[in-house]
Formats: sequence, C-alpha cells, structure tokens
Amino acid sequence: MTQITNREQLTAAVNAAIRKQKITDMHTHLYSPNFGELLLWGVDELLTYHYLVAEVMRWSDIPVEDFWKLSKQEQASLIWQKLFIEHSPISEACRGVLTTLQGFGLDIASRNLDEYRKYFSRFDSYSQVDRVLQLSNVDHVVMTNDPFDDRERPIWLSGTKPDPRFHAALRIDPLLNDYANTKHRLREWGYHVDDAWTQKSVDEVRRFLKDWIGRMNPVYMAVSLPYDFQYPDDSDRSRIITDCILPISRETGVPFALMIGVNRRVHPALGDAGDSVGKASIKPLEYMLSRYPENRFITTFLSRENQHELCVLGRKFRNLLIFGCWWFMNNPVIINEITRMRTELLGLSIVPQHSDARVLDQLIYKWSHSKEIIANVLIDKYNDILRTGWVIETAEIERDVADLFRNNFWRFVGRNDMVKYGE
Ligand code: HDL
Ligand code: ZN
Repeated sequence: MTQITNREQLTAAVNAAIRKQKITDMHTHLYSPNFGELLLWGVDELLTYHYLVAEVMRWSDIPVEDFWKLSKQEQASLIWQKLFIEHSPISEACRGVLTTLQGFGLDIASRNLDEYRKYFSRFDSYSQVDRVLQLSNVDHVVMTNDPFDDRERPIWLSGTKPDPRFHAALRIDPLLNDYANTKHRLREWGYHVDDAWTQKSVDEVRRFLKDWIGRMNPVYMAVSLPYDFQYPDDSDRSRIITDCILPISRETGVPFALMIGVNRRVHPALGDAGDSVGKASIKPLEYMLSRYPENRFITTFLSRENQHELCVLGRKFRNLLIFGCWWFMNNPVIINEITRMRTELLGLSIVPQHSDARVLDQLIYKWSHSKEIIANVLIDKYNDILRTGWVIETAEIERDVADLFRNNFWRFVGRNDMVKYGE
C-alpha cells in the first residue's frame, strides 16, 4: 500500500489508475459484430455522425434533401472539406474524429482522407472490434436494442446472441412514446391488446416485455422521454409505466432507465441531427422514486439546467443511479461542471460517463476525452481531503476508479458477478 502525501504523487496515481481501469460503457448505440451491418465503423461513418451533419449545415448551403442524396462517402468528403479543411476542426465532435484517427496511429498532419479510408479498408468488423476495445480500454459495451427496429428484430428472433462483451438494453421508446401506433404492431406480432386499456391489454404488454427480456437478457430497460414528460397523468405512457414497466422491472430485477429531456425532431429533415433539448421537470422521477422504493431507476437528463436538482434527488433516493453526460451534455465544459457537482453532492456513488457511441471507433475519443476531465476532477477532490491531513492509499484510488468506471453500474443492475477490483 503506497501512501499519497502530495499533489504530484496524487496526479500520478489517479492518472495511472484511470489509464489502467477497464471500462464498462453503460449506454451506446453499438452492436455486437455478429449483428452485421448494424455495427457502424470506419472514417466515413465517423465523419457522417449526426453531430457533424448538424455542424456542416452551418457552413454549407447545400439543400438538406440534396445532402441526403449524396453517397455516404460524398457526405463524408463534404463534411471533411467544410469542417476540417475550410475551417479548423475545434468542435468536440470534430476533435473527436482527429483523436480517433490519432488513436489508430494515422498521420493527422497529412489531412489525407483517402489515406485514412485505405487504412480502414484493410479490416473487418470483428478485428476492428478487438482493436477498438483494446485501444479504448473498454471491455464491456451496453447496446441499445430496439425490438421495434425492423432491421434488428429479425436478428434476435433468429436466436442470434451477442458477443459476451456486448450486453443488451431493451429500448422501449415506441411502446411508451407512441402507443397509439405501436399497439397495432403488437397485435401483428400476436400480442392481443385491446383498443381500450383493459386487463387484457395490461397482460399482453407485460407478456411482450417478458418475451423480450427472455430473448435479450437486458441489463436494463430504457426509454428516452420528452422534456415535457409528466407522470403520473392520464396518458397511455403513464398507464403502461404503472401497470407494466414497473411491475415487470420488480418481477425480473431489470432496472428501468429514464433518459429525460429530449425535444425530438425540431428540424425533421435533419433526421437524428434534428433533435433538440428542453428543460424537463424533475417531479415525475421524484414521484416514481418515492412511490416505488422497491424499483431501481437509472437516469440521465439532457438539459444542463436539470443537473443540480438531479444531484439533490440522488441524495434523497438510493434507488436512483445517476449516469453520464448525455448527448448535448457530452462536451468538456459541461462534463467538467457536472462531474464536479456530482462528486461534491454524491461523492463516488455515480457512473460519471457513458459514450453514447454510434460508431465503434468513437469509443477511442469519447473515453480519452472524458477520462482526462474526470481525472482532473478526482485529483482536485482527493487533493482537497489530502490538505486536511487525510491519508490516501494508491489502492483506495484504484478501488474508487474501478467503482466509477465499472462496478457502480454492475452492482446497481444486480450483476455482482461482474463487480471486479484490481483488473
Ligand atoms: O436517445 C438516445 O439514446 C440518444 O442518445 C440519441 O440516440 C441521440 O441521437 C444520440 O446519439 N446522442 O448521443
Ligand atoms: Zn443514446
């Protein structure tokens, strides 16, 4: 056991612990490589990430509908020209592309996009997964698995199981946010819900959930919710949450993840790039936590303005796990701010980050950028207690880092077999 006595030793110990720590990435849009084309990777996918589509529209006067008519490579070339060559790539999403290419050891100074394309053309998705997980030090990835996605559903129905490093999360947005239409799909699939919300409807929606929990073995059920989300209220969403999601969550032990604050499709023509954010009410979550103490809830909010009240709520309810700097929050200035806020109000009982990666290679940048910020926060916080005369051991820093980047998540979702220290 090495005792830390000064900031210099502290800095070295925290950076070493974080550098070494294998990461569980608890929310991504990645897929196991045996899910085929669903897994995105390579430089053209990196450049056409919807964050960069939004940004290129500010420098290009191309009509949006014409942009979508371009091939993926033509879109990527336009984005590269506008956001990297004609203007310096200092936005977080642009910098992320460069950090990722750097992670593969490519010559960033060459700015030779075709060279980069040639590099990626040498690999297949399976070898790329091994390489990126090794480079990013991520060893477990939680996917977003949507039974309502017509490409993904048949993969599960065929009995395909993901690579053991990839874990399912059952995503139920169409069930909770669009039940009026979704009920027709449930009927097509043999779940005989009534038009009215009857006991039969309750039983059939519960059967749908249990069928997919049985098929996917998800670590949690997740939904993204609009900024004006209310609960309880007189809506299909509230009825399904009360009568189906929460009882099934208790029965199966699969926690319910609520990702709150989306303002979907404010600019529909931009597709995924067309979503925005809104300040939400914390009251629905507060009600659920209080009313359903035997349920476990995992939550992140999209609006910066919701972060402080979320931390306070975390102090009131142990059945709430707060995680990540989601989407528009995933920028250094905000990651720094809310990680400090969270450690000051909640100590180490959080999951500070997830990647939300949509492109496999993004794991490299999303984690290297965030680990640097989280390390600096931890160094400051440990240093604050060092100054009181508190003695810190290196092993304790390694323990805390293992909790933040791995064990807090697995413990909360009831997978104590995945809780590990010292590796
Ligand atoms: O709803 C979600 O899970 C969000 O993360 C959206 O997928 C969003 O488009 C995104 O990729 N954010 O990073
Ligand atoms: Zn996401």
